[in-house]
Order: sequence, then C-alpha cells, then structure tokens
Amino acid sequence: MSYDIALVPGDGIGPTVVDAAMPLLDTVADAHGFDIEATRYDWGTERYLDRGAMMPDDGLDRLADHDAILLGAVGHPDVPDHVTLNGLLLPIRKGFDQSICKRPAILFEGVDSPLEGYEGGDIDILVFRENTEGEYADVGGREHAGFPNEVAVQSAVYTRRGTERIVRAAFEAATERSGHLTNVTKSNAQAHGMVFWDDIVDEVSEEYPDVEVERLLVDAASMDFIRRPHEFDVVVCSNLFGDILTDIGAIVTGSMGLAPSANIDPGNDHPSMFEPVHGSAFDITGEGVANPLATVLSGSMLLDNLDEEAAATALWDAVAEQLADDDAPRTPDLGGSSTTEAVASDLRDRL
Ligand code: GGG
Repeated sequence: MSYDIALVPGDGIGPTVVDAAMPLLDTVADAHGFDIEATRYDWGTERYLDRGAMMPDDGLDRLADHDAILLGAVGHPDVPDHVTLNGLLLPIRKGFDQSICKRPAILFEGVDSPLEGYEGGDIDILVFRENTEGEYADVGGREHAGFPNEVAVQSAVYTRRGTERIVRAAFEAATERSGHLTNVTKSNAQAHGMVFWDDIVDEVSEEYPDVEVERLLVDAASMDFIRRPHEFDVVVCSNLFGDILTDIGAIVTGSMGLAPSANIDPGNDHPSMFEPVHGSAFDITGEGVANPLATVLSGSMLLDNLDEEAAATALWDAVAEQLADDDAPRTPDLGGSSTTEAVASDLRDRL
C-alpha cells in the first residue's frame, strides 16, 4: 500500500517542523508495511513576495489528488496576516470542505502545565471547531474609504448543513469518550447565528440521549479552560471561538509546540489536512529549536485518518514516551535547550 501525501511547509518554522516530522512518518510507515510518497509544495509568503500569490492559480487542483496534506505554518512579518491566511490556509480548508477541525489539548506525562497542581493525564480535551464558515466567512466589505462615514461590515455565516455536521461529529466523539459535551457560544449577545447554533445542538442532542450537554458562553469557557480544564472533555464551537480556545488549551497543556490539529472533509471527497496549531513563529525561525512534536502528532492524526491506526498509535506513543522521559531532549518551549533535530532523532530511535 502506498499513500500520496502533499507537504505544504509554508512560512517561518513551518519547513523546519515538517522536515523533522516527515522522516518519522516514513519510519513508522516502513515498520507497518506501507509506503508514503511525499510531494513538496514550496508555497507561502516567499512565493507571494516573488510572484504575488501564496500558491499558484491551480493550487487546489494540484493538491486534490493527494491522499492527505501535511501543512506547517502560514504568516510572515513583511505581509499582513489576512493576506497570507486568505492566500493559502483558508482556501485549502474551504475549497476542500474541511469543515470538521479536531484539536486535542492533552497534558502529557512529564510535561509541566503553567497551572499549579496539574500533572500529566489531568487534562484531556478534544475541541471540535467548525472550520469553513462562522466568523471566518468571507462575507462583508468596506465602503466610503477615507471618509468620516467609512464603514466595514464582516458577517458571520452559520448554515444548517455546516452546523449540524460539526455538532454531530462532536456528539459522536462524546459518545465514544465520557458522554459529556460542552457547547460554547455567545448566544446571549448574538441572538441570530448563535441561537440558531444552540437550536441545532438541542435538535441533534435528541439523537444522543446518553450525552450530557453543558452550555457555556465563550467568555466563561475561556476562564474555565484555565480555572478547571480537567472538567472538559469534548467541546464544540464555532470557527473563531475554536481558534481562540485551542490556543488556551495548548498553553495550559504545556506549549503551543505540542498542539496538533486535523482539518477533515467529512464527505471524504477531498484530501484532509493536518497541521500544528502554532503559527510561523518568526522570533525563532532559523534557529533550529522549533518544537516538531505538534507536527509529529498531526502526522499521527493523518495516519489515523488514512486508517493506518497501528502506525498512528506507534507515532503518538513514541511522542508520549519521549515526553515522559526526563532524560530525553526537549526544545526551549518545554524548558530544554535541545534542537529540533535532536528531538526528531531521539524519536526516530524510539520508533
Ligand atoms: N499551523 C498553521 C498556522 O500557521 N496557523 C496560524 C493561524 O493563524 N491559523 C489561523 C487559524 O487556524 O484559523
């Protein structure tokens, strides 16, 4: 069996972490009797600065036939972030209908949380972030530029199809896990879109009578991700809220460098995409000390999505084992002084 993976390393530390992670996917593939053919697409801000576009016009067509995509990071200090995000990452998520974003936030054994009293195993949250609409909808505009009545409109869009899909995916996961689902909205202030969202959660909940649903406003949820993260299990929320909550989830579980994510096309008509939650981190770009583990864990989620469960588990377990080992190399975000390469090489030995 051979899989055809597209690599889009992107900007900043993206190439460093993708180049560290990909050989580990190859290693685990070899050990489990399958091959990975990887095609690298050097798209990103350097290309934008050179040629005026983050990716070619037919970029999605080129990615379409791959089995999955592994992406690094997007963003560059010389170009506004809305240009880079809307030029590469968001067109892939939207163009490939990757409407289900799964983001685990796990406090691994051996990793220190900044929260006092928390130890490995105490936090295990799985956030389901709606990924192609909501507050990220490209609906709006600006009028009367430069005049006193200049106006900007940015509309959030919630479709029944999109909302039902993410909510149902979260209920399914809650059924398989602890039976507890937290629905995060801001329906006190956003009485149209977010009350609609709550109504859909209520409707879908009738199909899952064994799942207990907790409702939280996003301000309270943000506090509680810090105050009582151990009480969360599966969380479902809109696009923007998911983006923010998963940064909080990453930092209370030790580092942005440990947070993986999966952008899934539930229809399986297009490749799904896997990426670390972190961005391009230009402050450490070129220093060789970026933590590759979020990308390695994203690679594990990629293999799982290809139904290579044993290989996915082996890769995930190697990361968990390394983190639990006091003598293993650690990058500076985890309090160590090791390089990306040292962490990857240690993982290779473990595999
Ligand atoms: N790892 C991909 C990346 O660079 N993410 C940075 C970012 O700002 N993403 C926005 C989002 O996930 O909505």
